Amino acid sequence: MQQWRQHFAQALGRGFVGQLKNGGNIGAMHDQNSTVDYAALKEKIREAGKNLGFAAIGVARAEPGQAVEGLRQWLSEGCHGEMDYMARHADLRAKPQLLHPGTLTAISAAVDYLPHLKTTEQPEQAAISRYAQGRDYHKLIRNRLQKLADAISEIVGPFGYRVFSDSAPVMEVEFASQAGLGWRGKHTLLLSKQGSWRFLGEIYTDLPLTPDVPIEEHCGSCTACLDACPTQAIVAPYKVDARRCISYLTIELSGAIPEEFRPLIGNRIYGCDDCQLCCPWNRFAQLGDPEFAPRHGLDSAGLSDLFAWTEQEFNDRLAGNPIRRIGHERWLRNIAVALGNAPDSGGTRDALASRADHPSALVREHVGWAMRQGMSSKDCP
Ligand code: B12
Ligand code: SF4
Ligand code: SF4
Repeated sequence: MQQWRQHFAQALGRGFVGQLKNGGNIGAMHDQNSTVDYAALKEKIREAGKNLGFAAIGVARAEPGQAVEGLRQWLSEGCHGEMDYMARHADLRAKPQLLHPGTLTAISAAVDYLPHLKTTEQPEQAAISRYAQGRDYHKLIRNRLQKLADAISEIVGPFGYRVFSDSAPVMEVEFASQAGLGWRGKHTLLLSKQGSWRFLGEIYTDLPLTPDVPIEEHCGSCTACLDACPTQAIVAPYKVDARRCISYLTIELSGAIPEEFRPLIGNRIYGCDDCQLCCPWNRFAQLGDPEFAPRHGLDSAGLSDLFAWTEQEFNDRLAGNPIRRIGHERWLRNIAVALGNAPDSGGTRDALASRADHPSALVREHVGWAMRQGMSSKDCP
């Protein structure tokens, strides 16, 4: 046995309970012979979840079932593009027990984030997807889930668990739909009669809670999301080819944005909301948690103003915002594309010229492309 394992086993033998850095515990286990009333416990968890600000809480067996086949097919077609972690961690995604030993149940939780109801933007304004205009959700939701786990342990005593929100290989949409939080829309996101402007998070646990019943799907014959997608990334119902998706192109992709997609990106500089904006169920969405309210005017900022931010300003102003993860270079790359798509004006040209000699070849190449767009529109009669 490796030394660390031996140490770990000895620690367990002494009743060791350790905290995981990202929320969860190792060593603690639920007594599977306990006489807990699991039906009553589930209702208490739901109630505690509502009090903590979750819009919905449900329970699924920690078995992704047939969804694993869908994931493997998607990977084998290369739809994940540069997101190597999707392929690398496929087994962990498929088998929750490999990620957190002893897991029986996934408690799925949703938090609303719709910041406002504004849908119109000017072409010289930046379009930043709604989920990214305020605080970063990853930590906030995990902290809330940790509080929910603490509330559960006050009822049942020590139990095994780990909390996640887009922070580990977990099939989040699959568990949310199994847990009855909604159905999978044709855009692949979790959708319910309260819309899709919701983040997801989970608690993997060894509590043998009774699973909730999945709800019926209500997409029917609608194809609005497939039709609205600017890059035709929803290549079939329930299938997004990430390599075509603006969210992938502006957030995940590290290198050059393929030229064929640049004009289609319009003024979207971080993520894309089009397949949700057009969805009829989002007419019923409630305004989201105030924690996600827009900061620094990110819901109405001008492209040229954002393009002028120095790296220091980018890091300072976007502290605690998910956009900071892409770094200043990709930020400039994305805004250059949007400026190339904006109506030609002195302001746009001056903004682009100010970055024409940027030290990054990636930025310079996108600025060059953007400048050529302005010139070709001027040449038009
Ligand atoms: C990778 C990823 C992406 C990738 C790939 C998206 C995708 N659809 O796979 C990119 C970068 C493009 C992306 C974009 C976005 N994402 Co994202 N993303 C993820 C992540 C990390 C994994 C998703 C995943 O497993 N994809 C793999 C594929 C295979 O899964 P799938 O598309 O769901 O496919 C399933 C089925 O559709 C079926 N299937 C696959 N192929 C086929 C083919 C046919 C014909 C059929 C019938 C079925 C089928 O099998 C699969 C397994 O069940 C999750 C977090 C998580 N850990 O789960 C967040 C997550 C899905 N994303 C989220 C969000 C908010 C977004 C964006 C809206 C962000 C934005 N505004 O820009 C966009 C929406 C784009 C879209 N329409 O999907 C939220 C969604 C919340 C919700 N309400 O569902 C999540 C859950 C993060 C979170 N914790 O809140 N994302
Ligand atoms: S996020 Fe945008 S690009 Fe991606 S699938 Fe939805 S509409 Fe298409
Ligand atoms: S736009 Fe239509 S097809 Fe797409 S997810 Fe919404 S209801 Fe379903």
